[in-house]
Amino acid sequence: MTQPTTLADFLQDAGIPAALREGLLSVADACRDIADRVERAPLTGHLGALQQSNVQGETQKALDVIANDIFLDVCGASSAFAALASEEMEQLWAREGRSDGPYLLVFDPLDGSSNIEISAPVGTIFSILPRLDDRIGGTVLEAEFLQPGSRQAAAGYALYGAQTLFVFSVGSGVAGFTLDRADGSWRLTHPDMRVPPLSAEYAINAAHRRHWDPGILSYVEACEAGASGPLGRDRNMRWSGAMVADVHRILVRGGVFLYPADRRPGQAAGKLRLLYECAPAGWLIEQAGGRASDSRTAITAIRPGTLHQRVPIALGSADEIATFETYAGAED
Ligand code: P6P
Repeated sequence: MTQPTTLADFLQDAGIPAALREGLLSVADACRDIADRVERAPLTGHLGALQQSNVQGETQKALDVIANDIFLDVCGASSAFAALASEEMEQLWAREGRSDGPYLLVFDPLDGSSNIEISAPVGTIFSILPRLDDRIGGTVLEAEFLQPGSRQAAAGYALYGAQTLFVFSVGSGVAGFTLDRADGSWRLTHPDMRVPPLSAEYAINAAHRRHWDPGILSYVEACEAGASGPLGRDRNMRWSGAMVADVHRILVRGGVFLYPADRRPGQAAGKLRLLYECAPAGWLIEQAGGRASDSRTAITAIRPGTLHQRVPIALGSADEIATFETYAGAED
């Protein structure tokens, strides 16, 4: 049996700038290192939380910091990136002498890290943004990161689950690679991923039901009504606690993932962050023929106002998201 294509060979033939290829390979290297640390966490004593919070006010897990440091070490050394920004860092990070890098890297180093202690799936989400030509060589400004998702040069995720996967797009479809632990290579196993148009699955954290706006509640009740309700088909609910795992399920089996705004304090714009969760995931889903919005506007059309801006998000099978938007918009 011939060996599947490696990530390096795939990128060689992808017709993308050498710097973007180099940057993507450095992200894949960082994810391979993170996968190893996640897998060995119980053995190295890194399952628990630290006595500190991140800029989000969330208690940091030891592995959140370890994963972030791996990105700084591996991707911070890449000549592709002039600066990095992370869920775990309040401000952008730039290494001396890297201002000539043509790209910016934004990432959530360990998405869903509360799953670590129960050995449930966790992931990494990344987004690569181009620098404006007239900025290359100059000191990186935070405003350079504040680009809509449609401007991404590449985006994707690593999923640390039953397999270790690296799934990304450079703007011409979505490809998935599986880590071959025999030699540490990423092998093409999911060429040209497409979101199935029809699916019975929806993902939302139903514990927040009492805080939802009426339109969200009416959509979920329609899903729960199944074949006897307005949607005319029985549904199934899934909620993994890690966005990456839900997004991957949708790329494989279709469905919708919802994290709406709700009436809890601090949730007026939802929980998930635009720059390093919703924009990369939303763009990837669009690249695979799906749809992603904040229930009114395409996620990839929203220009961030700040690095850690939150947005409501609904992503998945295009027709199902359109149906959701009719319910969510009906509350207007
Ligand atoms: P909740 C993980 O903390 C995360 O940012 C996403 O990966 C995940 O989908 C969501 O939050 C889970 O949120 O409210 O269910 O804990």
